[in-house]
Amino acid sequence: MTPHATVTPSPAGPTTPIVNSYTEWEPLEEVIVGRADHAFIPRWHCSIEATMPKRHWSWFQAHGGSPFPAEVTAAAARELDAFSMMLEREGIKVRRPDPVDWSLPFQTPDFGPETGLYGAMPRDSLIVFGTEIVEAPMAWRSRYFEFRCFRSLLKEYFQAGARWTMAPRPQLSEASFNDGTDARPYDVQAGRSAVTEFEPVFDAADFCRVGRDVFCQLSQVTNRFGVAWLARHLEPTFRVHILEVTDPNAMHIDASFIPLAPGRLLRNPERIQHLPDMFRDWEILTPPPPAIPEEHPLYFTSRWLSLNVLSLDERRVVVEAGETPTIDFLKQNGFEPIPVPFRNFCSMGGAFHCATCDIRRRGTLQSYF
Ligand code: DAV
Repeated sequence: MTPHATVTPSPAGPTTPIVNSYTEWEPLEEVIVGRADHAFIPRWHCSIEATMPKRHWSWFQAHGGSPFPAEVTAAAARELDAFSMMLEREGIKVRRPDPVDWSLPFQTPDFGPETGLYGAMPRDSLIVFGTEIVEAPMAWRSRYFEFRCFRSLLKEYFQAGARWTMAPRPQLSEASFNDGTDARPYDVQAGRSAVTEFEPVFDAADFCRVGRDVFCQLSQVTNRFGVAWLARHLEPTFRVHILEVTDPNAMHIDASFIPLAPGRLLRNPERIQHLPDMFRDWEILTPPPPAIPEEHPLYFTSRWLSLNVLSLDERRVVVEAGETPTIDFLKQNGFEPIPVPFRNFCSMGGAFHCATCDIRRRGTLQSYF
């Protein structure tokens, strides 16, 4: 049997595998869009401290292990539904994870009791490299069983011909975390990450696909061991490069380094000052600052969610509707931004790139350097 002998016909035609994605910008055909329902606030832990804006620490300390405010999740769910309908109008097949009750407590031999988080951000736990879908070994204990909401879809994709891999399951015992006073204040570039090198850990959203070349950052949830595991898993087809990103609380590269088309990169000016020499022929676009009001609650992230866009192809880009400066900037540079309201969802820790996982984009393996 050839690897794709069981591929079911798709709108792309019988020759495009069901799971097929090499870049962040090729024409999008099928995508997973997360769910906000039943979201739970993670319990306070050094891995939470290391990534959260300081002004929200007390909120997590007070509310960890209880449900997300219902008004936030209900408004976020409406925005996700409207975003999904917009994608469907553009001819893109939208899939949703199973509804899961994230309040169910769990215990492992290494930690617990713990509760879940949400199924809102498929980008964090899943990543497609070509025709293979990889489940990431995430560092937050609350996310240990997040894969459960995606398993119906992953089994279906496998039955339709996809390759499917789960990275080595981490233990997330005490040895996995730097919790001492000498680890603080957490700062990835200063070598003070919340995660140790005890075992491989990474979030899928710390990686970004540009054909044969895959770019990533070390972060508060991704260690060198995790990058090494994925790099060896992907070689020789893909080459993994670690970027220099100035972000002490780094968690996910998709508001810092955003390739939009062959040879065109959007960079976060506060975080990306140096790029590898291989980018010398690329056009580096420096966007204006985010517009979201300072007082808007962003419990998990910075305001740079303005750059957390989803490309439908190398011109059309979904951008948060209130980010007028970014929208104008993209228009001036020949893109066709599609404004979609998403601020309530943003409070949960991401925008359009985080809320999705592209399953199929038209295209084949290429080098862009
Ligand atoms: O503040 O840059 C972006 C992505 C979170 N999932 C930030 C976080």
